[in-house]
Amino acid sequence: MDNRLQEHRLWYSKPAKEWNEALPVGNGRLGAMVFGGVSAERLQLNEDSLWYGGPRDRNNPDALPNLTELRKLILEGRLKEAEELASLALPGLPETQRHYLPLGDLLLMFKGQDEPCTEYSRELDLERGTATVRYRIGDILYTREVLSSYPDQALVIRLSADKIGAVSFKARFNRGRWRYLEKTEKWGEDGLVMTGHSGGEGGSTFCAALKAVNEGGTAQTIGEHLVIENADSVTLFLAAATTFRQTDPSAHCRSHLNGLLNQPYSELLERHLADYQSLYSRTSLSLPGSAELAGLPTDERLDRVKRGETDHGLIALYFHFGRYLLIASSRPGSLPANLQGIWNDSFTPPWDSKFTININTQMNYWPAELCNLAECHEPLFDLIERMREPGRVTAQAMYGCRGFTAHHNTDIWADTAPQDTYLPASFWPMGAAWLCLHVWEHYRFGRDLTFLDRAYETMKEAALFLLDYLIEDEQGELITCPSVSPENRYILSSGEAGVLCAGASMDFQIIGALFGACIEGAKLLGKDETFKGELETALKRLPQPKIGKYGQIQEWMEDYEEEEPGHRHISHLFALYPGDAFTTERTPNLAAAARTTLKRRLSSGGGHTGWSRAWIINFWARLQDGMLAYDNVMALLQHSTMANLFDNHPPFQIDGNFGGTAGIAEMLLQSHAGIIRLLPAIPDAWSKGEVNGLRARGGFTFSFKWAESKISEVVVECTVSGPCEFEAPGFAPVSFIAEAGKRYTFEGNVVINHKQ
Ligand code: FUC
Repeated sequence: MDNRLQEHRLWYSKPAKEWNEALPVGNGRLGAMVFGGVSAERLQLNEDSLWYGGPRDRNNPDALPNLTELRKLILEGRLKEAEELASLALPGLPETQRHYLPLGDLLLMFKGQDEPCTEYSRELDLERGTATVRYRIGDILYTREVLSSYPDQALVIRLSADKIGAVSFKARFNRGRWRYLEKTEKWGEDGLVMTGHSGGEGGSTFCAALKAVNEGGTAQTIGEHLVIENADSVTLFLAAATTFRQTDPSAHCRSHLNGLLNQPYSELLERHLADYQSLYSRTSLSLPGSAELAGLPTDERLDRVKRGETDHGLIALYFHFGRYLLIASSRPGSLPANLQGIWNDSFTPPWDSKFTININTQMNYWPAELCNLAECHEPLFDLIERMREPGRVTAQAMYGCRGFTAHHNTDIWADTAPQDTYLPASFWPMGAAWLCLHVWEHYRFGRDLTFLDRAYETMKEAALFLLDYLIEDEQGELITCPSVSPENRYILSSGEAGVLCAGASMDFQIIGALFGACIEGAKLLGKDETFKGELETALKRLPQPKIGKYGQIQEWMEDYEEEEPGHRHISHLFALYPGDAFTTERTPNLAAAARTTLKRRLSSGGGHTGWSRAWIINFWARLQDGMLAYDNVMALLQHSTMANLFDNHPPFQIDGNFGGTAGIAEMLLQSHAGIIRLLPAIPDAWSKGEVNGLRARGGFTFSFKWAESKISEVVVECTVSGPCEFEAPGFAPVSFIAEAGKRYTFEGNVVINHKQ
């Protein structure tokens, strides 16, 4: 087995027994989980805009009239009274936002394939973006290939066999006990159309349409079934849409598929590959691997790692899988990747399978820039834009502030009012501010001033809210109130435990980063002198990070005890990652305190959810501790990864995949502190390797190889002209003026060639 292939392929020797073993395909919008059964295939389907219910104004009109009293209670330490008032006056009406729904299943039942099979394999080829199932029954080899095409906006399933006339099956849609919401109709002799309603006031109408093109044999529709008999091969085309984007989803799906049916499968595949590979093949990673391990099925490799064995090739595969998942769940025009990307089989999914914006949605996008998938970041920017209008209403209605705000969740309708009455999380108005740092990061990586010009207005509006929201405390500092440090509780000296607070450390770190970004943005764009001045003045009045009695970064303004010292959220290290205010060089004391904080969290049981573990990898990488970063990559695989390599919160939650991928990249390249560093946190175990196509802030893309932890050659591609400085083990520091469009190759600090 080709070693390289094993870093780009998940494969299994048996069908998936349950959803968490099935393999995901997607084009950002249209997704399927492929089970790979022999006598019956289940493709569990999703369309990203199928959500329960419509948009609503949920802002609580009693929030603003009670805000002054609430602040007073918090500042006087009357926590129970404050919590009582907050839980009455602040929650959204109703309490919860909308939730994401499955589209249904496409079931394929094969005729004459009940006998035991041989040579079974089920694989997800990350280099091709296709899932393939193969097996032999008797002397016939059957092949099933599934892809979700972005250019053709369709799910395509190709069924074939190596003997003529051997493909016979019946197909139908299924939505389990939610079938009362939909109906399936015949579409000629070779197609089915399922239409229905999401449920809930103002919800969406949806459609899934299926059409078969068979070579040889016959196709007919009987009842709700499509029946294929004795075909040589069949291509199934599936389109889906909702009224979120299309006025008439059924007419849209039918005409869309009619336009595709006369295209040979080979052409569809070619277009899919050209599109998919243009993103996927930009970046690759090789770590020391073993050919023997590389040949094992993925679940067996994972089991070995769970037993404590090493498998660096599996780590490279996990990294590549994270990039695959982002391409498959977030493409221009789609919604952003939600808590489950786009893959959800539940009508009442965990945390509604929506967008949790006090860490999870942001984590989904940590690999986007660094791992060279900047386009996949765009759906998040679209959602942020859509949040501005509802966010303005929330800012005014709840807090009497200008600008726009959001709390710890949002949904398909860009809802910004609080979610739940869950005191450790719900009443935290920092969601929009944190999200806006993503547009700033996009600028820092690509340095596209046209983009910044637009993005600046969004960042400014989030900053405007905070300027108004901040209040002066007795020391004359500007603080947030009410707020929480997601989602931890503190203990007062009286022994009383609380959550609502004045001034969580994370708030000041986010505000510092956002105000800093706006100031820098205004300078780059040469505008907004007065506003910039206001931000500069406010910045000086924000509380500074403090080191507490354990040598830790204080999570709150006071050095409170934490109720749960091993809490999964490590919000007060925001400035270490994804922020960059704490660095080992510029703020060594804070970096040392961050180290102590992490050790404390970990020794008290921290990192127990997948995403928390993934965040910890990024923290250790930023602290340049390759060994501890590596230990936590291993822990992510050992404790929080399922057979199909999906992250396990538990249950499945995709953020850990993306955070883990970002963390592995952050071990290889960092560019947050002015200078670019190659191999800043490399563990001894990765003594040699190669990485291609990681991006650094400033408009640079790096490729390099290393052996015995020293880099031999570095290639830098530049998209923007400007100074470039990097440090790499085995190199003297390199500093040069890069020209846009050029590619530079370095050996030591000598440029050995540069070409257009
Ligand atoms: C946050 C986390 C939970 C979970 C949820 C979706 O509230 O604290 O662990 O990830 O989001």
